[in-house]
Amino acid sequence: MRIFDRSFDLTDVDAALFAAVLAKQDRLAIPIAQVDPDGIGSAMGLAAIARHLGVESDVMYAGSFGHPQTRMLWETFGLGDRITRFSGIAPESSVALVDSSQTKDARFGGVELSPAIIIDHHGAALRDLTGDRFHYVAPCGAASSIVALLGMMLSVPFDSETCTLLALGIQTDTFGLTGISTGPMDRAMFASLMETGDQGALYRLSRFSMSERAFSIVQRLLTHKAIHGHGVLVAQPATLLDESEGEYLAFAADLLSGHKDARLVLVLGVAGDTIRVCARTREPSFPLGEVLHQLFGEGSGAKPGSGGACVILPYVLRGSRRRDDKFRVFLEQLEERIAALELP
Ligand SMILES: [Mn+2]
Repeated sequence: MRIFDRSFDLTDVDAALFAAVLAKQDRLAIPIAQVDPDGIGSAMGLAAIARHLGVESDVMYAGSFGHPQTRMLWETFGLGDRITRFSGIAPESSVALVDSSQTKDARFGGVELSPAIIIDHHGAALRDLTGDRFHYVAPCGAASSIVALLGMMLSVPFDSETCTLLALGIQTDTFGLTGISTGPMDRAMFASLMETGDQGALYRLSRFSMSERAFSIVQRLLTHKAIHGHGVLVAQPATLLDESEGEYLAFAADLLSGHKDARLVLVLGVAGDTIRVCARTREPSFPLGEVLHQLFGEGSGAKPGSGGACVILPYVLRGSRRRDDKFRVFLEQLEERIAALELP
């Protein structure tokens, strides 16, 4: 059954071009900017397609990660053996970006990457398919959906583990297929992947446990909050976080997005040397990408309903109290920028 005949603008010609671009690479470097299930799923899916076509890949992650689900995923599938920490791109490798299209990313040391392949679902649609590159951005629920579709179009026999990883990527990014950006392709790919995927693993990974420390940070975030003009709710933990704790911001953001007086929720904290921002809105047509760009500049990204930003704290010594001060100044300036927003 060709379940992917419906919708989406990827044709068999496009899939063949994608395979041709992949097959001509000596080796593929797949750096993951944001380590989450969709980033991991789409990267491992792409690596499986490349392997099928005779091309080896190095999947790498940037920064650190502390999300309990990601850690559980890491252990369940032994990913530590197969995904290494990003330390630059080997000269013989071509770059493939999945779940991100930022070619210059602070998380990759700010170097300008020139990817042969981009597969993403953040931001405006992009279709730049030539003999040399396959840059494809489509506004669907998950990058894993696009990778799964391409794999199925090319008859790649994904194993159970890859199917589970791709399905989990779709499930988390689409909030269990309920998110506003969820489309027919996400639903079709999820169903198709789970014919081979491991339901037991999906069940366990959807019900991860959280540490006492995580709950105490969430508690602080729920307490230290204020609603500014335009219904912008800002929450911050009032203390510095460890580098791996930045992801707890997302739990609070998800809870606070239900606040009846908030149009936009911004949960932010200093994790390591960066200010991490988690943004949520319940309004399907809220211009989240534009607003995050106005408030936080280049290192921000969004899809409908949710987004985030990473702002580097410059010239601040590690462990010094000055990070607190910098953050306080940043929050004051943020309030001014929020007041100056022009929202529809
Ligand atoms: Mn994603």
